[in-house]
Amino acid sequence: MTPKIMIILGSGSDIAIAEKSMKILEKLEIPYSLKIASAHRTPDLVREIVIQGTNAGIEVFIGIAGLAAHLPGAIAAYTPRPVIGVPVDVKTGGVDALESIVQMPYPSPIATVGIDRGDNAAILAAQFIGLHDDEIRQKIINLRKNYALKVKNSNEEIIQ
Ligand code: RP5
Repeated sequence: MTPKIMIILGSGSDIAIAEKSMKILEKLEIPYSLKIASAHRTPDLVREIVIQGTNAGIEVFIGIAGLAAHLPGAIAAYTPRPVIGVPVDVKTGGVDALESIVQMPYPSPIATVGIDRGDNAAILAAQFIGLHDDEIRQKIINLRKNYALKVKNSNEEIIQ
């Protein structure tokens, strides 16, 4: 199936955070592609894969990076599609990456999720796709219902 979401990591060292995104996308059965390309080490590769991905029908990009995390901004430079940014904590707490991503100047916003929240990035990407895809929208509704049920059940188990 043609991928609808492209996940790009600034480094192979960000893989643990990408795995959180992949786990959710697999649960929702949304096809995605995964690439590694750095905004400062391989800027040409970022340009190439984002342009190719956009032309091939990628609807949402997820950029995952730590430290001076300019990768999501670099992705946004080459696509009109929405870009979601995931700041990674590289033993610094992650606020450096969070601020680098969230503080994008006009008119190139990055939908920024919390530090290390690859899971929420996947949910948000799926919600964008759910705007026009009923099946995916329903899967997100079910996932949220199941989670709410889990919370209710744990409440009953803990509070007698
Ligand atoms: C960023 O620098 C990457 O996204 C990674 O989070 C961080 C460290 O990269 P490595 O030095 O481990 O390749 O560009």
